[in-house]
Amino acid sequence: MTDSIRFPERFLWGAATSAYQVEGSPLADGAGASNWHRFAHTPGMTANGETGDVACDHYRRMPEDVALMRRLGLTAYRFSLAWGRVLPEGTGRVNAAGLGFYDRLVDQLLAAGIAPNATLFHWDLPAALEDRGGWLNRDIAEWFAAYADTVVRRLGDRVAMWATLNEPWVVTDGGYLHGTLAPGHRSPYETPIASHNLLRAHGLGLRAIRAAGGRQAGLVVNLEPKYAASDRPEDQAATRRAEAYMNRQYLDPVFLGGYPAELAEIYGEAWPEFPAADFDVIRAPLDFLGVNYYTRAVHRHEPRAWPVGAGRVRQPQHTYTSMDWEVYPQAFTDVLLWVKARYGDCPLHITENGSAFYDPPTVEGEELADPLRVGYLRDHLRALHRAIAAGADVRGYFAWSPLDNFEWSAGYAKRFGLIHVDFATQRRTFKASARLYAEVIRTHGAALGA
Ligand code: IFM
Repeated sequence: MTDSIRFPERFLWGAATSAYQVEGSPLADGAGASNWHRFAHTPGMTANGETGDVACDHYRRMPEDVALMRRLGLTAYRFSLAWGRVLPEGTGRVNAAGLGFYDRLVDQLLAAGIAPNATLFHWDLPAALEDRGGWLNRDIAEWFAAYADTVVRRLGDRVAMWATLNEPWVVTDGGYLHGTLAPGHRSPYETPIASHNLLRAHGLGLRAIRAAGGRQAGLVVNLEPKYAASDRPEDQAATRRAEAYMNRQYLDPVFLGGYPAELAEIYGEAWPEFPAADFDVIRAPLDFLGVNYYTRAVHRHEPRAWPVGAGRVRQPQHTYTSMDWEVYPQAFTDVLLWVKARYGDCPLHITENGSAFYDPPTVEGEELADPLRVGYLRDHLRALHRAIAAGADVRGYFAWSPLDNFEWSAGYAKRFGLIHVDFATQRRTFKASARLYAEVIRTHGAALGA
């Protein structure tokens, strides 16, 4: 007989959101507009022209939302700060009311027995900084460090964990190469410069967090493990390029001090020379690495697939979420063991994991049945436990997301929440996946079965 699943005693059970996706009221109380506010208000940039103007109205409903998290039994909550609420111009003047919101959130969480885990940049850059070149301006690393210093001095006595950036790869791939996310550029010349400045900002941000007395400091990346469709050398090479571009582009500089060789091949003449001294800033030990995992990819050589020449091979035998992401829990186990094998023993947190599926209309007073999300959650928590049992040092899991929210360019139709949000009325309804998660938390994993 196999033992039942049991997660480590001090394992953190969390859930994650980001500011622009849940808060709403983006200009309230003196906040400066973000590049996402601008992008979402540009016709044609988001599904149905949807914006984060209201989202989950969390800015005004925060105490009730924290009460819902408590009902779930969360022991940690990962949120991000809107840089422009704190510093409306991105640098200089501090907006006391904006910082005050996060101060109250942190206190509310602590009163509910939930450890605050804050991310400083989850994609919403002050528009004033975008106007000064955004991530293309080398000065942004110093701007970011000054912002980190302001926030950590105020909240650092109570926040358990700090992440500098969320998913820098998505910022550059969507924002600078394909133009699908803010700021909507499409330039292979800009993309590596933006990536490099994000990494420099991370490095200086890490120093600033520590200098201001922050406790744990780390970085959050999204990893999508890559599998070759065949043994053919060209499929293998395409898969290696895809892996370098998405999974090693940020981790190699942070842990190993340099970019993967494949990047120069991918970018060709657009690949710049970077000052060697920059890597002294970028390569700094992390207190934790945050891993966001959703799906994997199977690749084959496809010369026209820009920029890496690797096409995705659909797996018709598997379920796909409404993001069109394959459900493949084994890759979750694999990728955590890959991180350990390649980069060594850095404590890990799963800072995001979850699934968007169509949900039927809610009925007042009734739990919403979401069997596909229940299956995804159960199977991924089992896969996570297998990774831990095989030696991955994972200290916490943050479900994406406690609430349905604004899924960037895809708008409100992609529902990742454990709790359903009716965006017309702001009514919150628990889904069956929320009940499963609460049971898993209460039993330290035993509710997942053997
Ligand atoms: O909603 C996003 C989040 O902002 C970053 N990670 C992936 C999530 C789902 O797409």
